[in-house]
Amino acid sequence: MTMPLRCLARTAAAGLVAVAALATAGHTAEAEAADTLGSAAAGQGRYFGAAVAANHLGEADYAATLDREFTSATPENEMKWDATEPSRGTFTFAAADRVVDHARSRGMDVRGHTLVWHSQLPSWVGTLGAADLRTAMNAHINGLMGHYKGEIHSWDVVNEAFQDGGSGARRSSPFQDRLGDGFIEEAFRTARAADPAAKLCYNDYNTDGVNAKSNAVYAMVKDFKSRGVPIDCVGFQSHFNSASPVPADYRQNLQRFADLGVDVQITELDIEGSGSAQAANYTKVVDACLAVDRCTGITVWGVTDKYSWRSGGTPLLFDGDYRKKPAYDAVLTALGGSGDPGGPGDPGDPTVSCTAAYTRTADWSSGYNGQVTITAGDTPISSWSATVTVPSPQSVSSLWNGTPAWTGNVMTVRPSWNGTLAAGASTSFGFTVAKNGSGAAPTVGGCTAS
Ligand code: 9MR
Repeated sequence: MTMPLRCLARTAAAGLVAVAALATAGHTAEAEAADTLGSAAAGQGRYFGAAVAANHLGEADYAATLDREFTSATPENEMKWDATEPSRGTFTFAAADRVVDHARSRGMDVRGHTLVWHSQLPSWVGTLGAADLRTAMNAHINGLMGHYKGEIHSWDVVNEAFQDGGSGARRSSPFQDRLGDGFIEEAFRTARAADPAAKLCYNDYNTDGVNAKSNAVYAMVKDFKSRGVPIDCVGFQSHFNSASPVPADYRQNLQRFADLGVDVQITELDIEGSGSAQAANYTKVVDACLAVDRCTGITVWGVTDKYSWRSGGTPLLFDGDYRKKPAYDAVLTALGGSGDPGGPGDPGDPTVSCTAAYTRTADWSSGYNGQVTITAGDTPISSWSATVTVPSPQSVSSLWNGTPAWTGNVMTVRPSWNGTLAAGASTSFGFTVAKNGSGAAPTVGGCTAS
């Protein structure tokens, strides 16, 4: 829905707060048992959040997992500039409202993500001259923060304004290129006036350890604090994989920022991998946050592997069927919680597992056939799933002995008739791919079994 700015006051705030209070009481009761991420984190004085996509809230398992486990929600894309002000002065809040209303009616806090970012920026912003751009940036901040005034615990005011690599320089963007370094300060000052109760954060990636980029952010925050520029927190995205592992000096880096007098938050955590190695990395992150008094909360970047932006790397705490992974158990334990040993995916359950092995069984000029063999581990399984990432511009024209579900170019395949496998037994599914000019191999992701 598209509405002119002047119509946008959210008049239902009082009602939302009343419902939120009731739902918060539910979280308090859970805190005694500390058998969810949110309740265990609350026992440590922290929130535990997830990035949430409005279009998945209608999926019962997605909403149930979110509502049971998490105490904070970050709209994954719905508050970005292209979603909220696609044309100048016309604000569209319907999708973001769905996330905010869902979260707040269940007692969750909401992180606002994000006000000023070079990406997911509608093209009209890049056409403006300096004076006009400054006006537009401030109007965008005021429009968005005004709409959600009093409902957001922390805002990512500026996102990813520093370049990767060794220079510590600012990243080129319409804001940087036309307004210079001062755009960040101006955005924070405008944000403070727009919603004085919200914590104002600078958020970035590859700043998780001590390095040239984090040094540059550190220098900016130090400067802001010394000059009274309003900044309350720094967000560390923490997207990790084997090429970008959890840094050994993660805690030390969080601590040096906290020592500047700001909160630190882990804002977009995901760690590619599986099993005990992934679990051990999650433990490192939670331990680092708990060791820093001003690390006020952790947000994982999604609820389930199947909807992750890196779904092929299975980087989250719940698998595609919403089962708790070893990483979940590790986080819960690190937070001081204790799982229900009888629950699915908890320690003590027999370890169900499977492997997925890919082969190309036929190849011709315009296409090929792929086959994935699923083999059960040491325990019988009743179901499995595996991901196949199909390189662009290829497309899958048919699939047999499996049921596909698509997210972008990632195909998650589950059994059609062949879910049940004895220990060590195998089944396979096959598919035909139209090359569309590329013969590259697909990537077959981890197998999950139940
Ligand atoms: O998870 C988001 C994905 O759905 C979007 O396609 C993508 C577009 O840029 O943004 C992802 O979220 C990003 C976040 O907003 C900022 N930090 C990096 C995140 C992962 O790309």
